[in-house]
Amino acid sequence: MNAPARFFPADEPLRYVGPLSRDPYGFRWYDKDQLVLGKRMEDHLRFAVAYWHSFTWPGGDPFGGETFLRPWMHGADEMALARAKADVAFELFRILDVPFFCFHDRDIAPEGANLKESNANVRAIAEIFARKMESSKVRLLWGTANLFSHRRFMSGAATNPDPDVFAWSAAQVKNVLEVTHELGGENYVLWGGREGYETLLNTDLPRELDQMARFLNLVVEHKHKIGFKGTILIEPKPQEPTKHQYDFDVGTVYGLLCRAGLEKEVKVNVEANHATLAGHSFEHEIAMAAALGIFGSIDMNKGDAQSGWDTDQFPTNVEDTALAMYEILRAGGYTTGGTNFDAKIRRQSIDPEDLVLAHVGAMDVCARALLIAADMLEDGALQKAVDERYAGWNEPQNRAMLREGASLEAIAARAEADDLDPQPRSGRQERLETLVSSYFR
Ligand code: XUL
Ligand code: CO
Repeated sequence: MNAPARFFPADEPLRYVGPLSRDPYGFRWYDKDQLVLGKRMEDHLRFAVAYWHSFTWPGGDPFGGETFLRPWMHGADEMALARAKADVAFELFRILDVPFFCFHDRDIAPEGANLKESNANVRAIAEIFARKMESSKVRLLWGTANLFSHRRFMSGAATNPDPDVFAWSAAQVKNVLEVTHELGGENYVLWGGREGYETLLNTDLPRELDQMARFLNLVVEHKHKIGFKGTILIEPKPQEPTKHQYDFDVGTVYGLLCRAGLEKEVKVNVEANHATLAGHSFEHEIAMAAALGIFGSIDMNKGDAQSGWDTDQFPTNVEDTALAMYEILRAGGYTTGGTNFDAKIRRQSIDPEDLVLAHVGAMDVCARALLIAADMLEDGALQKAVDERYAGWNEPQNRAMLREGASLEAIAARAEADDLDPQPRSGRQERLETLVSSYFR
């Protein structure tokens, strides 16, 4: 089938219209050339559109099927449909004027009759991407392999009890990693998908952890072999789809990386809704990743305060997002990473325009949050409060306690000799929260 000449009700790239405008087809806060802390907004935020939610997901939920009825989802020739989908995807990238996109192999091309044909299908569509990217500004933030949808992955990919699934997964990742490299991708993502288990009664846990560590090493070895300079990212997520996910949160992933000897090789892609499902805030996960030296990129979205699953909604909360942006700025910003909208419109939002406006709104939320975060950083009052709280550690005798050579004995002797009598001081949380709200705009 042929895609309609134009799917979306806009053609030209959307522009900045300013905060007072009510024009839905324009950005109120995202002014890509505006300098923020000396860097263009576009280069700070590095927005990406996710292929899966926007072009592959049909709008189903556990009780009902497809609502979107996209023309590229219906027809006999699956490769022709995949090509039509690519046309629509690049139409949206152009309208939104985003610098990046992201995809899974299965989002862009159908499975073939066997593994070889499936990989070839991905390559064929990637070649179309390469041609389209020549005449478009959009670049690839990351590619990834879908190692979770097909029933062969029901018991995991790298951690599957069946070694043939391990080998199949290796073949799929090799293909997408190479395609990502050829398309100039800046990162490659491994989301654990079904790397976890449902019950210990049928699970050899240490064996699965070893399989996972070996798989990660194989991927990193291949990255170096093909000369891929991008970053390998793991995306933590708790409890979904398997009850016990090995990649639960940033701290857990760091432990896995240390076990695999990869903590200097692999970073994390932190997703907002995954953080909250793990019982953390988004900013906690970003700050933890930065503290451990593994912050890479983010999947931007939000969950639902009442639902205990991954609702993947477009972000609407400027204040929450500002706290996340503040941690990203404090970490020095992205290097190869970016802000990928791993977000989907609600299943009743069936109009093409809903897809455009969801992204516009979310980009504005992030831009506004970035401005607030930049003010927080530039003003320095928050950092000053933290510095004051730890000021005691600047004293020579206190610094010495953390140095090699210090002993529990010597510290104990000094504590007694000085007759230490520590007096608690206020953590000033509400004062700092009020300070933060003074930056909101
Ligand atoms: C699943 C999820 C994935 C990853 C890529 O919750 O977030 O889409 O981002 O596989
Ligand atoms: Co994600």
